[in-house]
Formats: sequence, C-alpha cells, structure tokens
Amino acid sequence: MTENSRLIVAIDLTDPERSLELAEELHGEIFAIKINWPLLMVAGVKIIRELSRYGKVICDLKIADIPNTNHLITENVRENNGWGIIAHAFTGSDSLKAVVDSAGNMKVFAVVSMSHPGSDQFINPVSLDLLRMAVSVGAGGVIAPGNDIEMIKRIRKNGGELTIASPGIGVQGGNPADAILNGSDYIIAGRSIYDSENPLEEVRKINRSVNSVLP
Ligand code: O7E
Repeated sequence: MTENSRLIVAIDLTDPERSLELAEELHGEIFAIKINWPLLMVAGVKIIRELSRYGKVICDLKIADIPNTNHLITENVRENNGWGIIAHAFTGSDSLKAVVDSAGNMKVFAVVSMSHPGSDQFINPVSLDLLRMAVSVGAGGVIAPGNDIEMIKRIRKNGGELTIASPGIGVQGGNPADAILNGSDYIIAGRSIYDSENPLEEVRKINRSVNSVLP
C-alpha cells in the first residue's frame, strides 16, 4: 500500500482467492483495502490477516450494537491484524466509545452519513449531531458520501482535522477528484474497479485524476 494514493478499494467479492489476487495486483498503487460482510461471511475472519500481507485492511462491519458486543467485534478485528474499523454512530456515544476504547492502534471511522437515497430519510438529517458525537468520543475518522458534495463540505467544515473517507464513487455517481477537492481525504471505490476489465488501469486512472487536483 502507498501513502501516495488517496484510494481505498472496496473488495466486495465473495471469492476469497479472487480477493487475494486483486489485493496482490493493486496493493502497490492504493492506500488501503476495505472489506465488508459479503467477503467476511464466506472467507471467515482469517481473511483479514491474509489480506493484511498486502497492507492496510479496513473492516467495514458497520458495527451497530450495545457497547459489549461492539467491544467483542472490535477486539476480534484488532487481533486479526485489521488496520481500521467502521462503526455506525447512530447507536449512541456509549456504543461508539466502546469501539474507540477497544480499537488500540486501529483507526476508527464512524458512519455519520450515507450515499444511498434512503439515507435522506433518517441518517443524513442528523449527520452533524452524529459528527459532533463521533469527535467527542475520539473517533479518528468519519464516512461521508462521495456522491454528495454539499455533505462533504459540511462535514469538512464542522469536523476539524477528522479524516474523511468517501464511498459512493463511480457506480453511485461520485467523482474522485471532486470529492477530494471538497474535503475528503480518501475515496472508496468498489465495483468500478473490481468489475472493470483492467482493475489496475482503473486504479491508475483514479490516482491520476486525484493527483491532478492536489497541490
Ligand atoms: O458502489 P461501490 O461498488 O463503489 O462500493 C461502495 C462500497 O462502499 C461498498 O462496500 C459499500 O458497502 C460502501 N459504502 C457505501 O457505498 N455507501 C455508504 O454510505 C457507506 C459505505 C461504506 O463503506 O461505509 C463505510 C465506509
């Protein structure tokens, strides 16, 4: 993995072998890999350690439970060499704090806004409240939709130095360079990379487009 890239690749494949091959192919050109339930359910928790051979693995479990359960899940990811973990903020400060307290050196990203249309019903109207709470319990990062530039701006303006990672790029309509220009630190893309004919070339294209707007 390289600090020169702002790209986190979402590997939402359900074939563990293919996931490992993709990680091996892309690892020199991306910041991190993000995995989610589709892969974890098939491969089991050991896939975190296997993928970590190639660099940073962010576990997008969108944890949303009582503090003790959040603690048990977070500890499991830490023990299996996760670099980052993603938890929902809407469950409240005690639940999110349990993730932060159990994370050790892992980076905690709190979901305060989402990229799909339904997020306008409940989560997006309270994003700034969730953001303030995430800051208050010590989360180091938040998730903000890469296909909603106004939301990225609002979160950047109110989030201080928090790291912002933005999915919703590519298939969901977001543009990598626009997201970075407006305040995201990292962009997250999945299908537009792993479903393409040449994932490495797609990654390079995104890196070039992001680098063209960076100072
Ligand atoms: O649309 P894709 O294929 O580029 O995949 C996007 C990935 O980001 C996928 O894993 C999805 O679960 C995740 N995601 C969103 O698409 N929207 C959100 O609001 C939040 C996430 C997410 O990753 O949340 C934690 C980062």
